[in-house]
Amino acid sequence: MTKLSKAILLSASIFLSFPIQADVLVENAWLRLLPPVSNMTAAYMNLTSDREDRLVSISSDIAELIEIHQSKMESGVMSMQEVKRLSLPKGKTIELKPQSYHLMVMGLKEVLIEGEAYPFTLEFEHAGKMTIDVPVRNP
Ligand SMILES: [Cu+2]
Repeated sequence: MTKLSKAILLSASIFLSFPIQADVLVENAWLRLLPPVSNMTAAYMNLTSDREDRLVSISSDIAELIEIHQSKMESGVMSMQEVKRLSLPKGKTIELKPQSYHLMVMGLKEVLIEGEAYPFTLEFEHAGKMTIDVPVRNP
């Protein structure tokens, strides 16, 4: 990435208050509000890396386990499977969104409050670890 484009990304991220660190831009992160009886939910975000990278793990104090999942429609039935490492091609925005890639947040340890944000630590193969605040939204 050139110095100029990095500066543009940085200023855009400050203006929009998106967290940025290392070489991966995280945008539009949100956590789905579900009824308190559910002990799992999903988190979504857009990831753009300025070099070839992979998301390898995610953790948060609010959950026992967070996995990368991919939802797929097969013969009219929606199913999901774990993706061990999510590839981030250079410069391409990978969208984690409903009915597609998502972070499966399992074993919730607290009741999520709409509008509150909870820290998630994302670990990338090259960019290393970054912690972002993920706000709860009621879709
Ligand atoms: Cu899932």
